Amino acid sequence: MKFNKIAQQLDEAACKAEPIRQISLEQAISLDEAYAIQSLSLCRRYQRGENRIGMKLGFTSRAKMEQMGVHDMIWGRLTDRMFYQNGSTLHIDRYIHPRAEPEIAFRLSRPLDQPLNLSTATQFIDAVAVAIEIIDSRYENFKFSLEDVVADNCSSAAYTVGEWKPGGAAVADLAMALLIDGKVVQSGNSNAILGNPLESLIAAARLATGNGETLPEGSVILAGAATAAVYLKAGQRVEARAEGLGSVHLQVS
Ligand code: OOG
Ligand code: MG
Repeated sequence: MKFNKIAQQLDEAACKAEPIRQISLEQAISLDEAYAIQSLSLCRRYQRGENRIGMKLGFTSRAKMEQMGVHDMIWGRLTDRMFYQNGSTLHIDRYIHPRAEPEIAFRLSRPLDQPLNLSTATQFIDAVAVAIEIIDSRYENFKFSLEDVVADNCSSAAYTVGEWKPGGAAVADLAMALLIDGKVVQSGNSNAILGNPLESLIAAARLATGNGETLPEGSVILAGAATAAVYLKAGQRVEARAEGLGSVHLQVS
């Protein structure tokens, strides 16, 4: 099948909240081709008026790699339609089988247009926050290969961020947790994310610039989940906490 057609199927699966068969069960695609499909499916969103507002990293923690059986870092694109205000309601009918995961978000203080290292990365951070990412694979049974999930914009579906804290706030070695209805269902440490979430920002810079992209000032970067993800049900309140960064939540209806 042509890449445009696959991009259309993935986009429609997201719009209709109806899963499709994994691409890799039908045809082999390379990782580069998977990123090309991702980009084509995002073009469909931009044509509908959505705007890109950032980037997400995936499989930056062992917990996530083990849960999904995939072992390489991936990246996807965030749009304004995916953003939910802290405390707002997520309508489960709009999704196929959504899962939540606790993350750290970075907001850029200047365009991200160069490779970074641990000492320069902090100069690019305007603010940091605890975040919840909602992932919703467009594939049946939430099953995919690395190429499948990349083509599917890395399961990106929605996200919310807590109160933004100054860029200098510590992000390493923070206790993190995901709570459902006030009970901890996943707990971990921010260092589960590549040994230090700053490494995710460094990876984002490498991946974006390597792809010839500059992320504008104000862009949001989700560093990847610190723990495994948890399925959501209507009626639940899902919350993420990170030591020193506070808390963020969504009501699921
Ligand atoms: C892919 C997205 C992974 C993360 O934070 O590791 C991801 C998936 O698990 O469906 O967002
Ligand atoms: Mg994630």
